[in-house]
Amino acid sequence: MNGVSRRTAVKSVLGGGAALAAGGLAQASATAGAASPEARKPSDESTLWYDRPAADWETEALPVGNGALGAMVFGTVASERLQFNEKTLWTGGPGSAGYDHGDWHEPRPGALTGIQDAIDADGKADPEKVAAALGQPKTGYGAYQTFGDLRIDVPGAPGEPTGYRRELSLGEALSRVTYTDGATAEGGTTYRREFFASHPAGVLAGRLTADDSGRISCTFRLTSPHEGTSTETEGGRITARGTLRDNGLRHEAQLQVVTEGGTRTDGDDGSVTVRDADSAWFVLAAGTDYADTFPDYRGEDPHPRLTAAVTDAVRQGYEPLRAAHVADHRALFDRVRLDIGQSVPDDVPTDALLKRYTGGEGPGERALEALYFAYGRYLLIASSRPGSLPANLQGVWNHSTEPPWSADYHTNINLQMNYWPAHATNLAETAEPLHRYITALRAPGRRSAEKLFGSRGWVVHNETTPYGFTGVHDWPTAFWFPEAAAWLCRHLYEHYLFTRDSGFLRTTAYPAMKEAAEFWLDNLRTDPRDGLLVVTPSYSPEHGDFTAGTAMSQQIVHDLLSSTLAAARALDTDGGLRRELRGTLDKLDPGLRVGSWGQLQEWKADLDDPKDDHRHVSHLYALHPAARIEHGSEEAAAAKVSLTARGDGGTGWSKAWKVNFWARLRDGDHAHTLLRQLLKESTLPNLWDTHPPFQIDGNFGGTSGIAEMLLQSQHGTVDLLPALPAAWPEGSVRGLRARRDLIVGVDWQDGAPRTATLRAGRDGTLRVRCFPGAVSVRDRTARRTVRVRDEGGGTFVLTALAGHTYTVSAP
Ligand code: FUC
Repeated sequence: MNGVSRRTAVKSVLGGGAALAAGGLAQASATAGAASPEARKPSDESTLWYDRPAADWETEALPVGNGALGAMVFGTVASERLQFNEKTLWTGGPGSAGYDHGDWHEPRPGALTGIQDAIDADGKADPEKVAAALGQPKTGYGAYQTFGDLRIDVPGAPGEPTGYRRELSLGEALSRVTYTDGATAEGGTTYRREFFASHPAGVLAGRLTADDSGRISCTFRLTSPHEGTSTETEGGRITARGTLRDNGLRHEAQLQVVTEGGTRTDGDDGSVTVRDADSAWFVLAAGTDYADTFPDYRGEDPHPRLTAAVTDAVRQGYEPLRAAHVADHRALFDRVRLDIGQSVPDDVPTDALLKRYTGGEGPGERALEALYFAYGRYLLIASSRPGSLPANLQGVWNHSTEPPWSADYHTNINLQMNYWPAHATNLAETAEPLHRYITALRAPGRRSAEKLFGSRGWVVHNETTPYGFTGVHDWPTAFWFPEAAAWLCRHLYEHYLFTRDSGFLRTTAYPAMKEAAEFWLDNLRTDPRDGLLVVTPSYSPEHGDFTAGTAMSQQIVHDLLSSTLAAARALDTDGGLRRELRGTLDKLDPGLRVGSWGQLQEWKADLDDPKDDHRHVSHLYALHPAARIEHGSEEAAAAKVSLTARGDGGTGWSKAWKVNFWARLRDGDHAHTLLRQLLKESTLPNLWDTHPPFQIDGNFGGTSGIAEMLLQSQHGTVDLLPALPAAWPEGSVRGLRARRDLIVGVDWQDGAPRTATLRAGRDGTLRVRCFPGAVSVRDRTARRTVRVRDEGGGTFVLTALAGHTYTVSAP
């Protein structure tokens, strides 16, 4: 029936979507038998593997992704399921009833000053009262949507396969499934499946093979939970298209099935059936007509682009497509290698490794920690590549039409945390979608600044979407956070600090920073208590009352104004603005106060309760991610008191943040304690972070925390092994990145560094804190010993040349 076009309406499966959300897919036919030794042996230390199919999306299925596209692989023998996503498939926004960007519909004269006056008079304002005055119900906010499922039904698949193994190779970015049809691994036919998401080709792809010829028979289907999706099949290609009822967004998925041997038949139900083939492979592309352009957020119909992507990928052939994918992934993933003495125990699947870890000390602990670090880098590569939106609360993976928190972009910690590992673990390219997204927020953010504040600049509040929701809603404890734009700008400036790319500073970072700074120049208010400039109303995320000048607000604004000043200086521009920034910084409340019990105050008044263990530790922003609190300072000691009081609990991301805090306080053992807590209490069998539920920020925050334990550079010094825990006495790391465009490796023994390598991307002076005592430094590129200036305390200064690698050895 090849070549015959079939058109069928896919039945609405909104109800089915709910069943999927509950993880309700029956996996009964996929019960696996005992694994053969061959199948159970891990291929390498950066592989997640399991001896059963995934029974649940959230906790067991395994993620692949190319930034724009993501899929969760179940490995079910009789009916393979790849739940897939494309990042732009969002309800809400323009076209959705009542969408308003969160901006006030009518001016509210006096509303803002009324709250400010009330705070000046009473010292505080109740969140309910502030939300009533300044908030409004969310309309047309929308949610990230599952695209649908690719199902591959395998008639006659063994109910009890032998030697079942399901894995995710982080090094190759390939998910594999292997099983044998027979009583013994030796006796039957071995079947293999593999799946990947190619960034260069812009497609998901996979192949089913068997050891014996003519053994591949299966039926491919695409299912969609989106009402009105229609499916057409022709020449082994299934095209499923529709428009979202909510906002009219056009969406389309195309699946091409290719066989070697056997037959391929287009079904009249939107399926493609393969019979008696030697192998079958497929290519799947999906997209929408979303564009990140205010105010319409619509671009071209995705059809021609998807048709070309699928056709081009098929034309390449499976092996070249796969090889190009692996090479593309390796070019990023292989930059970093961490060795903390991990030895992967044979025969222990990843879920069992996690269970052992949770149960207490035992072999494999280092293996799990190293795997978690590698996985964080893998997940960032898989969920954030140029050309798409940034990683959301769930990266790119979502199986629901109503995901938790809409799987949106929360900007009071979560989106920012996603990108903490990007530069430190040498994946600067993965930050491009964030930079682009921040840039796209400026147009709606400018309008929100004008409508809500009557001011210059741009804002975004507590959470946002791909449709530029930069205004407010009315959830009292999480709606008002105009500081978010400034916090996002820190990511632009950090990109410059790591890469020293002055073109990026000039064209992307500085314009956004300057405009965010202008917002605050217009909106700071003099505090009648002491005449200092404060943010008001000001809210320490999700905690307490509204006040004026909370620590986090002041620290964020200080960070923005001072980095904008530094950027303007570096670009030698905007003399007038620089004067204004300097003048404002002189009068700005610092947001760093040590309170009555030695704590760093969360609020300007000394309100902190030593028994409070709230998960947000926002007042330590100046310690991390900002770099205002230096080790050994009075503020660092106060931050430690606050952090100790908050305890080692929290949600996934909260523990992950605490790993970073303790690393910045140079307490490697406490950082490691938090890493243990994160793995023990907030990590699912597929090693996803759980808030609960699944929320990917903890994976990224934990990965960043490990990098911070090994290398820091936020205070102008390259600090090697600043927070090495006793649990990692021997080890090495290669390829981490420090600010000033430096690639760093270090080996250590007995908890002390032995050798380090520094590869300079730029000419310049480097200050390095490494080994106590004299060091010998060799320019490996020029093959000569170089003289360094010893500053004492294990710190030396080196004049580095771009492109040269320096080896530093202990005395
Ligand atoms: C912030 C956090 C919550 C959750 C949500 C998505 O509001 O306070 O714990 O992570 O984002």
